Amino acid sequence: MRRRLAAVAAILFLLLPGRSTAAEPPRIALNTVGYLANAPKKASIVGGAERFRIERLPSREVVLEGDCSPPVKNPDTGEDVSIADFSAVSQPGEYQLSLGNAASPKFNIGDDVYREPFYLATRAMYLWRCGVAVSAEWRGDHFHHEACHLDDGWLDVVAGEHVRKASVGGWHDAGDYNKYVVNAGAAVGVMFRAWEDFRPQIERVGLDLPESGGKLPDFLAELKWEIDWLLTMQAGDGSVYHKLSAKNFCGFILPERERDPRYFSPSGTAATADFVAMTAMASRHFAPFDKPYADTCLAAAQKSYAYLKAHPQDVRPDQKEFKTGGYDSPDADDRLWAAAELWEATGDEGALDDVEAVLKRGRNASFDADWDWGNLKNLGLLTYLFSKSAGRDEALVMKLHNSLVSVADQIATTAKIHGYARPLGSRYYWGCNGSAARQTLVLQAAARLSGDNKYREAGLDALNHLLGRNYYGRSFVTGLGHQPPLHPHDRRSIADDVANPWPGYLVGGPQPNAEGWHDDQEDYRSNEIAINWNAALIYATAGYLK
Ligand code: 9MR
Ligand code: 9MR
Ligand code: ZN
Repeated sequence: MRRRLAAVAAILFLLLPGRSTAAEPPRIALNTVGYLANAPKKASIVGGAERFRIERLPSREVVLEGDCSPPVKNPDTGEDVSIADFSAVSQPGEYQLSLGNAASPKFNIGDDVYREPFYLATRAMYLWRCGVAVSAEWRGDHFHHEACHLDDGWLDVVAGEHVRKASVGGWHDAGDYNKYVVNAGAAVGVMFRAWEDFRPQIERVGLDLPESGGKLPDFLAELKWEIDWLLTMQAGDGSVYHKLSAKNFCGFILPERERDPRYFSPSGTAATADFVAMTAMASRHFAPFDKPYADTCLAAAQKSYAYLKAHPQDVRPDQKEFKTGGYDSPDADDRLWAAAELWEATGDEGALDDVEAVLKRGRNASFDADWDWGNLKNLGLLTYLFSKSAGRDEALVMKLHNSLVSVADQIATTAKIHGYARPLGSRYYWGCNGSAARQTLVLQAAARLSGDNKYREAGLDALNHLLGRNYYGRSFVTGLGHQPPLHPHDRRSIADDVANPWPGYLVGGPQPNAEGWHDDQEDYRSNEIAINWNAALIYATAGYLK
């Protein structure tokens, strides 16, 4: 009896008129920060509606109407996705896209839409500073913490006695407060690359740092904060301690409340090689502004390079005393990067031989489409390929040139066939948002070599995706764009008494699949923040500054 009633009710419901109006409105996913005036502009639409219109705000004047493309099944979300192409709109201003009974978040069109994201992402590095009080105002909130970790650090684990070696400063790594050299490599290397590729544009953006107005450009002043700390991570023999860390992750407290002693871990060759690369880069980039500092950096690089030459085996640090981040990976890519930077900084022929010997082996002379802290080979390849120094092997240069363009083509194609133009395609793993932003290094390099603008446009796909043209229709950067993350796995954001999270941070992103992002402070696998991911966002946004 019951069952029959239910069946009748179900049939009646199906026959009821107007059921479709109760259906969910179409979902519109687009870059909720904005589009460059001359760039392609697309939104991904899920759930129907054929015609779309673009309204200019606040007047609501319709400036464009068009048809969405026929829907295509997006493999990683299983959705039928149509595209609304409104590239024709190029007048600077604020807009909204509407279709059926749905309207998108507001977004901007203009030549300067990446200035604020770049500013905020770079300021976020300053806000990560350890060993000093930091503060910032953003959209009516005041963020602050006191000077922290002033006892860094203790040599007990490596020396067997309770001895301190000063190592205050640097950036906290992520949502945790520890400091890891290998991940510093991924962050610093990518930021120096931004400086190398986009210096004039970057210099036009003031970062409001304590050092602003001093002898260094703001961007380099921020990098110096980290390099100063890195210099303290070098051991007497030239090896470099892998990390400076508490034994366990602390609770959700402000950094100044963490009083557990922090220890140097044993050295490793990946950290040592990354140190060489970073300090060699520093010597080059600081030389025009502060020659003595540049010399200090270069001497440190040379000392650690000598250590590496004397220790050709891959030394993985013993971290069994620690429960904190591992950042353990083979050192071949780091050694290649170290040799390339040392050569670029000094012209040293031995280092050039070291680079080329590696490049001639196997398939080493090829770029990677998808890379993170565990594989920094692309950084070395870019330095070698774009070097102005004499003496390179022309056959290798040609090989790298071809590889770069073909990998960039592959990335651009991957974005093109993805429903949300995600240049990483369907790969979802811990930190993949950072990797998507990092793909712009290869794309920008291909654009410089080939002069073909399609690579810069593919780079914009990465930013469009991270700022809202994604499965969630949300920005992945705190404090920016539509419905940004509110609960990142970030101890400061959790522990302070401000409701909003600290601004300018890219969260790690969905994993292990497209639906795997949770804006939940406990979910460090998809919602943490980290210096290597932010550095990639800095590079990505720097590339489109005016
Ligand atoms: O907060 C830690 C985060 O920074 C790391 O990425 C993550 C994985 O190593 O670990 C987090 O710490 C958690 C720990 O691993 C297990 N206990 C709870 C900690 C806080 O969520
Ligand atoms: O980014 C790292 C990711 O590639 C690893 O899979 C993960 C687990 O080892 O660790 C991530 O790095 C975390 C580090 O270990 C501790 N600080 C927070 C980092 C970001 O989650
Ligand atoms: Zn600190």
